[in-house]
Amino acid sequence: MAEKKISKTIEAPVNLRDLTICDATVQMLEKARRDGVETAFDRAISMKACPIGADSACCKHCFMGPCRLNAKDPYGKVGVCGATIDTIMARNFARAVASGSAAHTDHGMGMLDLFREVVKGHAPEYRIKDVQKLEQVAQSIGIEVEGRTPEDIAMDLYKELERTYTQVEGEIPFAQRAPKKTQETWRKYDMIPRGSMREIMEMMHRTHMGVDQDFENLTKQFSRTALADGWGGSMVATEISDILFGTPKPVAVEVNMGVLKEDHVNVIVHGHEPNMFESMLVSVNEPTLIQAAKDAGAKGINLVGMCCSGAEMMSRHGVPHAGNFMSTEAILVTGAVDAMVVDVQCIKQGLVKVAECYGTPLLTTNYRCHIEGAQHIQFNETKPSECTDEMVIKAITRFKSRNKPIEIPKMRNMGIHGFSHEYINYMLGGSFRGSYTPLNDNIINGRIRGVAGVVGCTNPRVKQDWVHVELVKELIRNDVLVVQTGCSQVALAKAGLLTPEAAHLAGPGLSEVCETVGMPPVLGLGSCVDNSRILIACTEMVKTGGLGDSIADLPVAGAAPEYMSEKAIAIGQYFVASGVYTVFGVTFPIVKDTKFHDMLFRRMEEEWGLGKWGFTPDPYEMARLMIAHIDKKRKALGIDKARERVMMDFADRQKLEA
Ligand code: NFS
Ligand code: SF4
Repeated sequence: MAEKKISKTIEAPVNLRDLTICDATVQMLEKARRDGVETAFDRAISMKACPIGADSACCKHCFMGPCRLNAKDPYGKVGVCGATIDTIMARNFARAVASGSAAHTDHGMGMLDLFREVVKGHAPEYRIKDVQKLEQVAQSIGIEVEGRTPEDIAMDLYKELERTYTQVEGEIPFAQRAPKKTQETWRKYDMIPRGSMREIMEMMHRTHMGVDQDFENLTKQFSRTALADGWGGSMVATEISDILFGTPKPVAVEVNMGVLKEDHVNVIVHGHEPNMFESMLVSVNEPTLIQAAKDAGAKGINLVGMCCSGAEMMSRHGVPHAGNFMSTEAILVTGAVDAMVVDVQCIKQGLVKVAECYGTPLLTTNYRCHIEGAQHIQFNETKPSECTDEMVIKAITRFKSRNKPIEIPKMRNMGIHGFSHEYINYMLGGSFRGSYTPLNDNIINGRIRGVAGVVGCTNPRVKQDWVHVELVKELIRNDVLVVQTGCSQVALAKAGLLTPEAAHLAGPGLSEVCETVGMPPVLGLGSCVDNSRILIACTEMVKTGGLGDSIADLPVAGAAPEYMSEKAIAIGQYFVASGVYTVFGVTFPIVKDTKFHDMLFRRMEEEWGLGKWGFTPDPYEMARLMIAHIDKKRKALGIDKARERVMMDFADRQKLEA
């Protein structure tokens, strides 16, 4: 089928069903094999991970090395400089946190740049869409809003939030939103970020050869760096995006590859920053461009998202979503994609070749991310539609010259997305008394056992979507309410769990709550930067009362069961440093039975009163660990007996019904 074959014979010993549970992706991988097209799934099989690197037992921070230590005998050897296994692992971990935090904070800074230009009137195609959110965010950090114009408030908010990045002394503004006791713990260990630029710079400095060689001291600084992401860059990205583009409200959206339309010009936006995507949404609705598409023989223009900006656009505007990280190459194999538009983060270089095989233009738009072999059309916020219009025209041209058979998997899954923390408030409390009290009450009375955040990537080292889906099913079956973001949310949407009907898969307590409120047992919050919504939701739960004084007291847990990115490590660390037990799957880049491992997996919780890390690739074990932690917190809060009563009531009712 495809003109250019990447490799004539892709070894096909594996059953595709072992690689993914996503039927659409299986169908496309089958076609890719017929077409001789290679994807990351194939490369993950032929590329064996380096075992020393996988354990983080190597260091290349200077040129006396690289030095390789032995994970089997971690204290048997040190680097040329004398660095121990704990130093080496902690430095590697710290750099992953720094890189992941940099990605989110740079994204947040991009949003803040746009916000400033909008306030100054330099970006006339954008405006402040959500004034109520503007006021709420401003108030949350002590900015006066009474009797002031939105422009005035916005300018003050901009100046305050700029400190998140550039401040050299003091505390980043959003840190003050956290529960008081959580803040106190942070202060005790010098963990409140000054400004993200400073923290990331200092982190890079301290992990240079011959600087910080104490894993505990490093742990404090990479916690601070991670907090500069969670309560800094990511939170700025979410809040400013809501102010500019609207705070999400629940919306029914279709997810999966079946959202492509054979008779339409299909444009996929795959990336992370919502600004370009917002402008693309305007362009595809432009009457002259729609006419051009019709003149080319199409019924219209079909815009769909992938990965994280896709998750945001689906939550904010109901734009259909075509799939998560491990489906981005596979979807090009449909032949139906007339343009794939990307910005930054999680964009596999492998897309270039696959796109080439099917004659799909792969268009980069952000100066930070050029890809060799892709076409670059620079996006400019002062005249955004110039870029997005041009890309739509390229897609129309590709539609006209389609010359290969098209195969679009039929799968489409309707679900409800767009549960901002503001909406959770409203949904549970009703419009007149929006509050987290009903959620807390249901946790205290035991109907809801606890809350779990299940987030993060997909990764070809594990069966795509399977760990996410099995874990979430297990959690809700045990009355744990699940909140989701990013690629994980899309995995569950494809499995049909983001619907109110999925309540029947929940345990008796949770399903009762879901049925009363009419909500799904799995709530989709948006993209990975929207994990900051979970931090705020946790804070609201603490402030509402009855569940302790700090985030660390809450019966909550987090997981990234199929993670692959450094951003995920940064997110994991800011949840841990905020007080949440966080379990990762796939692999953990640390040797067990070392001091640094003990720091992350025990001491941060026991000695510092924060959260801690957990690890297992097995979804059922993961659920067990998370539920055990939730139960431990319930016990500490003295609300474990209430749940036993709920379960007894339920058993009685069942007996009566029988
Ligand atoms: Ni998060 Fe989103 Fe997906 Fe992982 Fe990548 S798209 S920011 S990093 S792969 S969830
Ligand atoms: Fe080896 Fe030390 Fe240099 Fe790392 S910093 S490469 S452990 S000599």
